[in-house]
Amino acid sequence: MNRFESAKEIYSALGIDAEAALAKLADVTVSVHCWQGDDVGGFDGDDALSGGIQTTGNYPGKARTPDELMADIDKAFSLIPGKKKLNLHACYAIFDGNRADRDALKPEHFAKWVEYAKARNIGIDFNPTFFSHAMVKDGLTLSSPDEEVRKFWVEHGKRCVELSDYFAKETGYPCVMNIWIPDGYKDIPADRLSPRLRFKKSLDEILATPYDKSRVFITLESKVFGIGLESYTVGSAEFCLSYSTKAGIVPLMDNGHYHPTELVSDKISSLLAFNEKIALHITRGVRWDSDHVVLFDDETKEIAKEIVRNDALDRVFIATDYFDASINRISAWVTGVRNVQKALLFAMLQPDAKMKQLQDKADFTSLMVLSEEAKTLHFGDIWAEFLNRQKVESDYLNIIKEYEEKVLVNRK
Ligand code: RNT
Ligand code: ZN
Repeated sequence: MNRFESAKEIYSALGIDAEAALAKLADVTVSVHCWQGDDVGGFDGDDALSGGIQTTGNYPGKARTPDELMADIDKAFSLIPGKKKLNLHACYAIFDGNRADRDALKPEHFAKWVEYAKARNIGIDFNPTFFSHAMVKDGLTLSSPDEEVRKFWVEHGKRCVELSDYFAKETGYPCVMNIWIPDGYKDIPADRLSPRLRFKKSLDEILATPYDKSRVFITLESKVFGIGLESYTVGSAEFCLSYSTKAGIVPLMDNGHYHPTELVSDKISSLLAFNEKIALHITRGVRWDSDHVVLFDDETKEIAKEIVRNDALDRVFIATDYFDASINRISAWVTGVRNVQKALLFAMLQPDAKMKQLQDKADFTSLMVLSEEAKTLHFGDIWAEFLNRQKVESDYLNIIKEYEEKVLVNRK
């Protein structure tokens, strides 16, 4: 008996169907963020990264052009099992001499990405880029008191809704468009309400753009603070959740965007109780919203469990969002996305029904023992079988090192 067959039997003795788990995982789509490949740089200008987010490290090999980024994404995707989507930001527009500002972006500026996605039969998710641009005034965009600034960013949002519709139509896959603004203040504001009311008005204006709601899902991402925006963010958790519910759009939680002792795994069920769809940015904060590579750690597993045991795989848009420039960027992609998938598989191999019963019977002793037991079953062999069936190498490090030597180190 091979290792998988024997692991399958061990799970089966606990009433867990490993074959069913493998089939289920093969059907889950993870939206992979393009911005790991070039440190959130983009191609539409030379503005430094702003918005209170930061990529640290200077590992060689950052993608400098669309062709390099596409080649790197191909490399990463060849080492990531399962279904993937490409998550793009508006700043990744490809101009080819046909420059346009953010308020005038058109499908032609993304035609190369559409061609790329179509050739690989994958969908595209999208994000307006409300940062790294001269029209960010005093740290504000959609909430700016300067009407010219606010309007510029509203127009950007509208263009992005149109682009999302174009991506969905062209690729045949739904497009998730996520709105996140960095707006906020370093120090204690004198007026917390007015910026939020302006943000609300701006969102209403953006959402008035016609789009096909059956194929474009607009999400709104909240945040508690950013670098240089420590005291106040306009798009706080309460604001974004209330707005999403009222406007009928999809709330998005990024697990780096809460106080360090708050856990997104505990929030998912509350959102599922009130929303048909929810969205996640899976990342890893270390002391702050540092966007470290996702690991196979407790919180990632707990997030995955909340999706799986609540039977919500078709209700949660799962995306990754991190950017590490201190290690090989392709390895960062592969390790992080594989860990999201690993956590989902792990969640699919839990004795959920039994554990729920124990909870309802208030038998917390048995519950603790069983859930500890489930942690050390032969999970690695089931994961190895998934890689095997998906025909991706389990040992990706050597392949990535080879690519680094042949391709990445030549990028000076
Ligand atoms: C920032 C948000 C946002 C960005 C990307 C680049 O804190 O998490 O999602 O990371 O849009
Ligand atoms: Zn995010």
